[in-house]
Amino acid sequence: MKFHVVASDGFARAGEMVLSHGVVHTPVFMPVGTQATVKTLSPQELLEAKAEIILSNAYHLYLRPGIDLIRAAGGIHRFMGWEKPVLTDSGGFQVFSLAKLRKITDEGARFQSHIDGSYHFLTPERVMEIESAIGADIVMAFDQCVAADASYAEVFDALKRTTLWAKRSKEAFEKVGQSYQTLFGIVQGGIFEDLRRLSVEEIVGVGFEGYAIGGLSVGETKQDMYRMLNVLNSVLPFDKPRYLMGVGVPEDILYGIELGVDMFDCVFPTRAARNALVFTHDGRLNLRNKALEYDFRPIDEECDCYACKNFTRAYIRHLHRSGEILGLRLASIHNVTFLIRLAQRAREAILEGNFAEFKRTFLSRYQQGAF
Ligand code: PRF
Ligand code: ZN
Repeated sequence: MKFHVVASDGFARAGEMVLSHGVVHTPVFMPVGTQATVKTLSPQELLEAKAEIILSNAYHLYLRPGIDLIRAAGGIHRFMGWEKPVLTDSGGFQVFSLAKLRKITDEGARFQSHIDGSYHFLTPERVMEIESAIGADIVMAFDQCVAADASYAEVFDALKRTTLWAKRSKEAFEKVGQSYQTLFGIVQGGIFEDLRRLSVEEIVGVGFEGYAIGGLSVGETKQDMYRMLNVLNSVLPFDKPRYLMGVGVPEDILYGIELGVDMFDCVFPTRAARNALVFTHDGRLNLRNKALEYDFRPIDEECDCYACKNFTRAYIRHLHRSGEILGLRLASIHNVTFLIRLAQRAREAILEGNFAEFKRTFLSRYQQGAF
């Protein structure tokens, strides 16, 4: 992998990441395809939305359909018919958020599948084998994510274990990773400044091609999250990509970019879309609103997505009220396009040295909210 910062504006960066399946322009929003599909969208629709990279989950694919099948299919790109870059998350977050009866030791994480209750044991070594078989361009190290209300001692323990697992992930990746893959490390440390600094020191000490910020957007206040991003911005290496895991929504993406983040992913836009909630330049809009019954405008006048170019709010409202699948698909296309464009426009603003103004203008309208 090659990454370089093309331009910066304040702390915000415009970068270019060359991966084996294509070039990714940063800042970038990565749609989430947990089960090797971005829910309701075909790869063709992702291309039309100008997605340059998508995320999938080792935890889910390992449990179902299993890695033997994905390996036999020739890796995730062929399996799902998506030729551009893919990143796989390691399961460090899913074990924490989904698995039942988990028991975490330095050796690894023992847990029961959320699907059928079967028992599993994941170690950094096993996760690297899984991610190698899946064959994503970017592979995440195995980490331990803890809840927002975890004590200092709990966060410290998880941080230390994450460092241990980062070393073992790297060693295992050097043996089993495919030559075209690249490994990112994950920083933990909760909402404690000193622990964030310590985690960066340790994870950067192990040495990775990129660094993810884990353990944020797990229920802490926005103020705490931004405070951590400020600290991290000052200590993460400038010349490596930075990925804020599980974020997000337009306002957090813009704050993240302002504080030096290059990559984002989140299930929110697709999940919200299936609940008829869409982003617009004037804030969030619920497509089931009675007020939209005779509203023959597109979801967003300025959006160039397939849904906005061809359909009205009144029609998409009707689809959602009638339980029609097309309603879920159009809302998903719109939300994914909206966030991809937001990151792209932020990039253009950075290149023009205009990011602060772009962010201010976007947020003043978005947060004013016409709805
Ligand atoms: N670790 C991993 N994946 C993640 C997170 C994490 O801390 C988060 C936290 N927001 C989202 N996804 N491995
Ligand atoms: Zn749209």
